[in-house]
Amino acid sequence: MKIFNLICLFWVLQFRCLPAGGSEERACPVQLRFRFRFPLCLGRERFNLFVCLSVCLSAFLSVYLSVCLLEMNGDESGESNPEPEEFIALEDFTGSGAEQLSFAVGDRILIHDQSCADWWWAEVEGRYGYVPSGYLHHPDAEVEDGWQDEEYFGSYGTLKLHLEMLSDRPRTETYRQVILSNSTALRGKVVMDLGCGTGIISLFCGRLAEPAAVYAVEASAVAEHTERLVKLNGCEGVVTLFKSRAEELNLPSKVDVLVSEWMGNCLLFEFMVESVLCVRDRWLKEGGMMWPSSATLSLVPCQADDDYSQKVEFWENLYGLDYSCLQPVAQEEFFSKPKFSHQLKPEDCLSTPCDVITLDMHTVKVSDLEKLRGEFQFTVERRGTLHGFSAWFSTFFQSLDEGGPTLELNTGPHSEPTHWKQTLFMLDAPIPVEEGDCVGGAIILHRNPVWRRHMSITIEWRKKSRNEAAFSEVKSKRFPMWR
Ligand code: GJV
Repeated sequence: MKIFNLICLFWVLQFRCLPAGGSEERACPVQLRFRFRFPLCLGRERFNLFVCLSVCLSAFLSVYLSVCLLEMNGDESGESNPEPEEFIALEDFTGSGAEQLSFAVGDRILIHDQSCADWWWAEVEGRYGYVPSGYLHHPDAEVEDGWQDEEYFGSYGTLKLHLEMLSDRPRTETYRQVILSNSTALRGKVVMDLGCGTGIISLFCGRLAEPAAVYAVEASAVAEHTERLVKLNGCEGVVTLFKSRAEELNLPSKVDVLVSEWMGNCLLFEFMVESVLCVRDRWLKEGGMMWPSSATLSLVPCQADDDYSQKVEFWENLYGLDYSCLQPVAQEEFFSKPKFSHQLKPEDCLSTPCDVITLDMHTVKVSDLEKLRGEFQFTVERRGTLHGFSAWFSTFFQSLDEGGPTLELNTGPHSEPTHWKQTLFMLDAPIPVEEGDCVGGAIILHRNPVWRRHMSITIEWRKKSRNEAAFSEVKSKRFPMWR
């Protein structure tokens, strides 16, 4: 490249040594050469014009080619592309070989070159290498439909899901009990029921207590019915319906109590909790009460004989034929995602459950939800097969009266079943366990950086037999839920 520039420069300089208005005799050799080749019929002005144009053209060519070469050099080193673009990692990636970069879900990755469709030249925290483009997402796309609100509020706009929630007696009855047992303290208070649906909690407030006002907030089309239900149940004087997204609310006043039923599978799925926290920070009075006041995620190592035999062992032998090569395929197809609505039998719990994550609803921040990690250490209580882990949540409702009872909604296998049931995470291979064995590890909830209502759950585990001194090596499995 430098040689090329020198040649260009030399060419330009040779032209510049033409005398402005001097005689032909004082012209430099280049001019003479051109003079020699030029037909004599060309006058001096035309010749000068030609020389000027040549000078301009050669200068332009020199600059243009230098820039091109600079860019090519930049691409090779990955360092001098002036405007790299930032992408977000959708999943963990472990690079193989020195030229591939490893990264974790949520990492911000600078892309320097996208000229190849599948592999991009990238920078992560000062390291350079190739990354698979399919694992990355441009942050601008996030704004468009990362919350999938149309689909989400659409699904709550008809009665189907409300039927399911209202049929869930332990759920609905817990909220009724919370209002009832706090009815005296609720007198004169302003309550907000966030995501009120058909308005059941607001109606409990209006009928069982004497609050100053209840602000019932609902963004889906079910709100049309809620309005009629409020009137039908004689609560129009106290319950005011706000047909709005919680984030766009405009209320007459702040509230003393913020009540909501926001919990999803594994507590956080759907991430309605983010709306609740935003509203808390904007509309809850200093020292106001959150219902639920706290929430925990629980985990237990478990046996899942039926799931394993019906989905994997099934392929062993069919009608006298060997189908066993499909077992790993089945394992991948049926167990790479968690199973919602799993009904864990208490006898399938291999240990006493453990609370792995706790959220204090008065203090937790939205940013805390991006990544939550909980550790566990289980002692196996009976001989069996460890097929996986089951998770569920509990919520707690503090009393408005100091020293009053805290009420609990527990969705675990030892309580009355709710519509959430439990969530099952199947390992890739069953592990035989004995009483006294130890299963230790961690669970990590990783919120999807793009699809904001989704998360992935990674479970890391290792086992130590009763008579062994050391743990096995750590194994890990990541379960997308759902994206
Ligand atoms: N603003 C208003 N209503 C909402 C919002 C929001 N940001 N988010 C959810 N809802 N336990 N996972 C409403 C939704 O339309 C539905 O009627 C109800 O809250 C969900 C309640 C149960 N979901 C849950």
